[in-house]
Amino acid sequence: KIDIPWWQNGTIYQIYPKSFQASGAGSTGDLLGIISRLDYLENLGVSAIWLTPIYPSPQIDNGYDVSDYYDIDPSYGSMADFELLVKQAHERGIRIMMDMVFNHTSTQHPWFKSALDKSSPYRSFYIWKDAKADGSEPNNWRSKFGGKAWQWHEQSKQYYLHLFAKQQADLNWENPTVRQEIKKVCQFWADKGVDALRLDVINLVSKQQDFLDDENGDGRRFYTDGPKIHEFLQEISRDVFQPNQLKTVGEMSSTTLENCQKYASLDDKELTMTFNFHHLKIDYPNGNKWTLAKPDLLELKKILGYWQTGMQDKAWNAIFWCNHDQPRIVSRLGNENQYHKQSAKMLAMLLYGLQGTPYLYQGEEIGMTNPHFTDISQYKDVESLNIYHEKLAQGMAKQDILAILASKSRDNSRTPMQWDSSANAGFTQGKPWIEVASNYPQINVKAALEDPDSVFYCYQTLIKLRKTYPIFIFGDYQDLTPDIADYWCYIRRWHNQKLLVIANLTDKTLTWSLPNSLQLLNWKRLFSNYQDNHRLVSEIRLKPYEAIYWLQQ
Ligand code: TEU
Repeated sequence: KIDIPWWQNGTIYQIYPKSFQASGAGSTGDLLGIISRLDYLENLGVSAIWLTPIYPSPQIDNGYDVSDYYDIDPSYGSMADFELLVKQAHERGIRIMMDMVFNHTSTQHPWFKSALDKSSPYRSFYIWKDAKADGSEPNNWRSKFGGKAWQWHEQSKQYYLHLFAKQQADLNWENPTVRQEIKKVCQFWADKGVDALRLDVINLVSKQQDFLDDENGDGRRFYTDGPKIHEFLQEISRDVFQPNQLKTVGEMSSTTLENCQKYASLDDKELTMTFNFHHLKIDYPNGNKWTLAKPDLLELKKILGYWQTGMQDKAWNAIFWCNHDQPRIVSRLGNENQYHKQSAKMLAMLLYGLQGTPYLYQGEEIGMTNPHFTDISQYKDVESLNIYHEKLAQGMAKQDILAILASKSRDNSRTPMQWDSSANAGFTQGKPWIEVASNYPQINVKAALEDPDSVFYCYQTLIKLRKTYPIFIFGDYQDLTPDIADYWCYIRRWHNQKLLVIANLTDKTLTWSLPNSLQLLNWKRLFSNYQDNHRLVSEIRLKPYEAIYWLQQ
């Protein structure tokens, strides 16, 4: 019997508080609403909840524009509500992970307001540059939300950098006082009983200091995994993460395997684990998100396999299909109509068979889908609205942009959690800030709990399996079908054990032949998304989206 830490064999549930549960008639969810759903989360079996930012914020980017790191946004409740949440969650063995946004603050943060004055000590908390001789921006870097990455401030006659919205000003991590302030924030939340931190776009904080033009790019190569990033992370880890035993996950934008091997190294000198997004860019042809493209499944397997083997025995991955920035996975890689349940479960089984800590995004456990919005007034996300206007100005037809948003917008995952078939899906007694997806009468938590064959119980089982069989945690990884797009079959090995994961990625029935070396072993069927009685000898017929775990020990 080996002792495995919770952050390795547990599953972390992501809550987007704005859309999770209102305790009354609010337009957004709130902390008391979350507390009322802790029993549900305990039943699901998750080890921790990650809350996206709940700090005071003008909500330009739904809380990723923080104006006070030390309080709770009144729309979510009070600090007393937060303390109650920590206590109630801990009583159920559920840990709390807070989202920390340290690449930038809101321009409404008192630091930035003071920084507008050139003589303020806070001026150097941000990144200010003079205009070029012709008055234009200091360089050609682009904002990740469209447009330029620099905003002019007329009174002080300089530009400030914003890699995201112009209301999100980038902090200057070169300034040691900024790093001290960031450590203080982490310490404050650790003292509140928080167990873990999710660090927003943390690999973008160290900028190359010459701020050059990017001749054939948008600037990202000058700040992604930047020159001092490992040094900065080691410093905060030494000063706050390690002394407080805070577990951390870094959100890594456009990162590399080599860097993540360091960030998430098992020696725990920087972070506990990392998210990366390469496997979710398989429907971005030539890196362009704003198109309609079919996902490239061979590429998907190749990328995930590269990260599985590359991190093995060196570092720790966070694995996920969904978050608040991504469209719903069953709409993206599954079949949300005829094979809704089967394909949602198949995708879950593929992910939960991999090495790394799974992150489960609210609603994924019942197979929530994209809402298929058809009008721009239904969208709320700053990125989606920026892109809409940018494309419109470039001459793209309205209907074409709307079709792209319906498949790619971040709002696809931000619609209210579907609890039951009552008005507004049981999310609020008032009017939700964003429309509920119209399929809530069929797809909702209440219905899922009443159906023994639901997607919910599949996730519940997967979460349990990972706590029961260490091979899920430690086994190595080999893809058995890297050249075939229709299946994904892989094997994990640990000591004398083998775990075989086989899945049909299509809506057709397919036959798969086992490689010779794996035939005639004593395979035990561990779990499947169909009620079948297959035996595994030399070949197997797989129904549409069928997935099976086989164990040999
Ligand atoms: O996201 C960072 C990020 O790079 C994205 O996933 C981003 O949404 C995408 O590039 C847009 O195409 C994080 C947060 O998760 C996101 O919600 C915030 O908007 C962003 O940082 C800024 O804080």
